[in-house]
Amino acid sequence: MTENPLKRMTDKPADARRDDRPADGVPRGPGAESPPVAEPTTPRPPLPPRPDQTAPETVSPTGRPTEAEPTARAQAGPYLTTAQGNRLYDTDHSLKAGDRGPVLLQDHHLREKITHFDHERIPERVVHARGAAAHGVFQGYGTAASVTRAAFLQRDVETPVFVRFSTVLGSRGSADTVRDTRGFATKFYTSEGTFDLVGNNIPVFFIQDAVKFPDVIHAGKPHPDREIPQAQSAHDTFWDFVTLHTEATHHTLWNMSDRGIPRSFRMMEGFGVHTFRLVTAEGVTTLVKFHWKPRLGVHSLVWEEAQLIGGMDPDFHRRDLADAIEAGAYPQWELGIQTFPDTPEQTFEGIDLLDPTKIVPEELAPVQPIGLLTLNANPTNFFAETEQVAFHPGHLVPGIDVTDDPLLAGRLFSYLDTQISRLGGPNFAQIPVNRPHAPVNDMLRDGMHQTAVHTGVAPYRPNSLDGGCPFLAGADTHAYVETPVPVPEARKVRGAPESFADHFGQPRLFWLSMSPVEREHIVAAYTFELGKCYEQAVKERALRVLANIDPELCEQVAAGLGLPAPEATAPLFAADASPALSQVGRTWPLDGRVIGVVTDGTSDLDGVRTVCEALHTAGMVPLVIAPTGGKLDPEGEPITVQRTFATARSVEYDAVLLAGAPEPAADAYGARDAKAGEPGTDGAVDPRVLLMLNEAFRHGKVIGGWAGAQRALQSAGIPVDAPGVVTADTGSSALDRITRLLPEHRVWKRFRSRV
Ligand code: HDE
Repeated sequence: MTENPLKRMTDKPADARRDDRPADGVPRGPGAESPPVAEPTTPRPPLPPRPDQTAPETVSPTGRPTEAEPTARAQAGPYLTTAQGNRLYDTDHSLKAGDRGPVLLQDHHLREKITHFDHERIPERVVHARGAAAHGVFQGYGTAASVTRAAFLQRDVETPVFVRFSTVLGSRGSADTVRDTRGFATKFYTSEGTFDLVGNNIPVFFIQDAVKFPDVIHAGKPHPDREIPQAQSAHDTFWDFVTLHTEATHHTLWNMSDRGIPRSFRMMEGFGVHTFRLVTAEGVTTLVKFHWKPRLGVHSLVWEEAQLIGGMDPDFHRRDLADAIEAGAYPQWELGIQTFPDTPEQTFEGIDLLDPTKIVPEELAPVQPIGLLTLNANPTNFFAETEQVAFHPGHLVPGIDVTDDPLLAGRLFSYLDTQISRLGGPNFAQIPVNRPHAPVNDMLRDGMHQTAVHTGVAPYRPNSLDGGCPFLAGADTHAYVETPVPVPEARKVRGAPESFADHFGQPRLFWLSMSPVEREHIVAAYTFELGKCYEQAVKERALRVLANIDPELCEQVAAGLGLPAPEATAPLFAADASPALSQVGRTWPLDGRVIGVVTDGTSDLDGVRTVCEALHTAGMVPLVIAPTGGKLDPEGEPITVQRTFATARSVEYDAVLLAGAPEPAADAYGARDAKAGEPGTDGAVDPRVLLMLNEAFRHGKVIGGWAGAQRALQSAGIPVDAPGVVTADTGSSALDRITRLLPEHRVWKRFRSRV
């Protein structure tokens, strides 16, 4: 496993996690020579219920101890056992008739072990199959108290949460950095029952009606004949659908923007997408849209980086999240709401709030912070938690209600339905990660994988045989009471309101809100994706769609495809810009930024030590790169090499710092003899260092160096006075100068179009 570079941000020793294991990693039982080891791992259940909260089985006592943890079910005691608890003396050999004889059918251990293995996999999610998750806590600010009675949103209330991030199209084993929408699903284990906010990192959706969901997903998934391409929208069926079905234009434009390739889950916004209805104890309602705002700002990769990482480290986002949490650099988001009066029209400034292809610009309705999410613990077991977690937009709590958005209505059906086949039956709420932390006392009975042992004889209402239990609650005792909103008088139709018909106004708003460099990226993304299509008719139709967003966008993509740019078929919308939509132009904290410190045999190691220490102090992460692995200065104060010229690639870090030399060295970063590690004969700079510098330069990363680093920069053809390139006499001053450039995330001026 790759070392966690963020790890050194804490004082925790590298192997502290496993220090309860014997050195050889073999757990031994009582009587063995080594001291006994209680557990080979240290499983942790999802955040424990509060003392006044109980899991389903504990409210259905069996007469046996009821507070069993999952560990007690699967990993108790020092000895290896069968699933029935029989201790085993050998698990390496099948039972045979003699050493060379046939295996016997009576070997129940062999059959149990293989049978269980045969059934280890469950169906992956039909969408959002690839994901990573973390536990955390949500703290209400109390600022939403005037618009909702929801207990978890009241001031200083702390609620355990589990958050799963995902891509949409790819299979479970696909790469993290593909161009796609990201899921951002949060399970709040509140005192009033579970609330799930199942959102995305893009605030609009491809379709306005759930009945189209199978269409858009069938179009986006790999072609059914060859099952290619994996986790990509760059293919004919996707573009065929989204150009015929123009309500997808807005979401597609966001996907083609930098939002489609986030730098990190920690640096993504999240959106509830639909409009929800908040309700006070007095029954006063307010329409809202939910937003998650990352403390580290919204950042993206550039497309070439995303593609390289897909091969170099397909687990890039998953690793980044787990490493940050393990190192104590807990990611945080503020939950915010945009609020709108709950009028019969359900519109705001002319925007239909029931149309999930529309945003309300933040300039018209500012996002008001209502709480803070902190992710502070990695899952203990990927399958048990991340894979088995089951979200559902219908998991609501008193004070939060749905609206009649037709997309949301379909989702309210789909999520429960899909869990039944994915998790093998209707009892998935009993899986530890899905258990509410509020007491559960339902009348649901039996079914596949039932683990509660219910008592009583009357799981029906009304009853007298169980003393009339359980009782019904009222609004004053935290019952979930649907808001009695009036339903408009209407006739049954298969149709949509006229206000859903505009498919180009908001895409134009988005395009006009982008900085030049962001527009350049959008043009490149459309050109790449459409360039991967085979069907000429699809490309031409896509250009006709772009012409209705903006002529410049259309012309530039057409030029890249070598096709004529068509005229718009409708007048262009007179949209204003919404500056809040652009990612460029603001500055953000540097926590967790990764700085590649490139060294070689000639380097000023005191300077390297100083720089690494200063980076740690500033909450950043140095990654020491050298020609070969091991330690630098093993006789003195050794510096661990974390990447070699063979394993490092600039896509892993946010800036590059070339260590200088104490004396001017003619062969600094010179190519070495692979075996001896000695300087090569021609004195040329190592091509792997040149590749690193060229890529970092192309991707708009800050590049710095000290005392003698200029030689490598010159060899790479990088002007020392280019934007975002800094050199200095000492490591400290070089670091100081790059640190001042990093809050903007990238050197935007270096891109062709400039900011
Ligand atoms: Fe989902 N979606 N979705 N979706 N969705 C699922 O539920 C569905 C939509 C979202 O980490 C599935 O448990 C329909 C919008 C996330 O486990 C499934 C429609 C938004 C996740 C499903 C939508 C989302 C899912 C697949 C159109 C953003 C991953 C597995 C009406 C607001 C949750 C599962 C996780 C997962 C159905 C549209 C977000 C099949 C029918 C809009 C983040 O039930």
